Amino acid sequence: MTTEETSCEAPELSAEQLKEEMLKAYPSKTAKKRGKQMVVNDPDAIPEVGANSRTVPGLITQRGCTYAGCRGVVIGPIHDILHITHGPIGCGYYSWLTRRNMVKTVNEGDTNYLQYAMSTDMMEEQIVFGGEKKLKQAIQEAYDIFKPKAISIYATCPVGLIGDDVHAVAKEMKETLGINVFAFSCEGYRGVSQSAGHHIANNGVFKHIVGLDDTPQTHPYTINVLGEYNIGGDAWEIDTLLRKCGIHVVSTLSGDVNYEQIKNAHTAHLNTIMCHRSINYMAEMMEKKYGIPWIKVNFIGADQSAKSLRKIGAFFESKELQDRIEEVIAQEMAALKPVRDRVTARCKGKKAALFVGGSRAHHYQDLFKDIGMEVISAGYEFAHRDDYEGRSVLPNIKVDADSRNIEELTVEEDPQRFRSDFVEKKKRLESEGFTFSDYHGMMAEMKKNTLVIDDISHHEIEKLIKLWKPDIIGSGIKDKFVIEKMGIPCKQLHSYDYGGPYAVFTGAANFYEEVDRMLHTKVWSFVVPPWQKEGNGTEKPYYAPRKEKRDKENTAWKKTAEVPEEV
Ligand code: CFM
Repeated sequence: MTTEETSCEAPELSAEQLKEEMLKAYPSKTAKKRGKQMVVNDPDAIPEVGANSRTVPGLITQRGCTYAGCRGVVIGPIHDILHITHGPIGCGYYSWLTRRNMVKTVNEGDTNYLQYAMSTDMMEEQIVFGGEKKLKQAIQEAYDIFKPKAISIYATCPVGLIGDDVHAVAKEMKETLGINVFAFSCEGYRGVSQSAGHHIANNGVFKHIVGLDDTPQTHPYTINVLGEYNIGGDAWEIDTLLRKCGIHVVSTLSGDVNYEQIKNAHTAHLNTIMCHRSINYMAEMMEKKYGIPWIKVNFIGADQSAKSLRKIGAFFESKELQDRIEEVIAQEMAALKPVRDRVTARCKGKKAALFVGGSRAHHYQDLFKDIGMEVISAGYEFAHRDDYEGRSVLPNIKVDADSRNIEELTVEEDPQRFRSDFVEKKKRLESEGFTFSDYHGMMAEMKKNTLVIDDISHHEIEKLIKLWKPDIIGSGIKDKFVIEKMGIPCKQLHSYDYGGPYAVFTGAANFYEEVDRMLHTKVWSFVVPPWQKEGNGTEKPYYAPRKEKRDKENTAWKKTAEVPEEV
């Protein structure tokens, strides 16, 4: 063991032993199921992970519902569509702006409805006699007040249970009002997590918005950034960087984006995917219908951002663009270097664990790697096997009853708008070794004998903290305070609390500094986790050296300040 705050013991238990410890508390059936969702990683022979299955009732999960994935995550951030939740008021209230998908309106006449939480406020009367009438009234009322370009309707659990036909209402109101009105059957229970809602939202955006405006692009290098939601301003940083390089973003789905941009998204040269889990459907459908190829990028982490820019540059095959990209990378890396070096010197060798959503548990590993930190355990809340093991496993994924619940759109080539020239180019580049339509997943990048845990429960997080002692955990909102009460800093990676942006080079600097501050603040040494309060005294305190140092300092302070002992 090294000294005081920088101490970091090697895990005493192997990944396999830790897994066994976690499973011990469960009844045998639960242990069997959870066991499949915890695997010891080997990047050279990636094991199969049980993913996208139902959470065992009784386990405390971090997951959200299908409605959250549709209304909250994918389509909700489009700021000039009026979003109406059809359901009891709670669903609307609790989905109101907690995710920090930020928006700036710049032009005269731009609208931003994100500050509003619109709901039909269903009551017993509608549950008993049906809610379609009230939904129609709500749409009319919202239209009269706001005159929006488009209105979207989201069905919540009770709506599905009583059988209101939200699509028929949307169709009728579309005709009556003469604006685009469309609905989503995204009842909370429709899938095993919010992941189902992503798919439903992708289908709806593709069906009802993409392709409505054919204005061609005049810029030579145009892309869409898919699966980037501008949390804490990330999309703005990405956009600024791309602009510096000379690349034009047609639309970002769906961070700080408006309805018009999405209507025109199908005119871009290339789709780039940030969050594969939430948006891969859109990229696939756009390729089928319009011939637009897609590549996976990652703008989280300095090294990954550079790699992503170079890949986009290579796609456009322009020496001028590639030179400019190299110049920008050199500038950004030089500006970042002092912070990166300083933080690396202080954080190198520290251990992190990441349990977030469906993409960040992978992407943020790169930020930790940038500063010499090691990720010992990671997992998604709701991602699928391809996000862990890579898209090569797609043909082997069993389609279960829960997945069959979600509509797969039949998409065909658009006779007028399909770009066969794009397809030719893709083929040629592929023959030269360029890879498209690929995502190799989280596990290929994680070290051997790290522990991958899907849909981690609170019990398992507690075991992980107690037995493997990570120095920091990156996680979501639900578990943040549970983790911090155990004396471990938790970087909240869903809405970033009040932090961010963390994307690209500029964001990386913010992240490094914050991690440094979080790891080195003394506040954690004041927290005593439950097992140290209740233990029989034989357990070795995890941060004993920190505690000793703190006690010494406290005594010194008390002496100078002459505070009576009992205070
Ligand atoms: Fe994609 Fe997201 Fe995420 Fe996600 Fe999410 Fe999110 Fe997330 Mo919270 S779309 S999967 S459903 S990157 S809201 S912006 S942070 S759980 S890892």
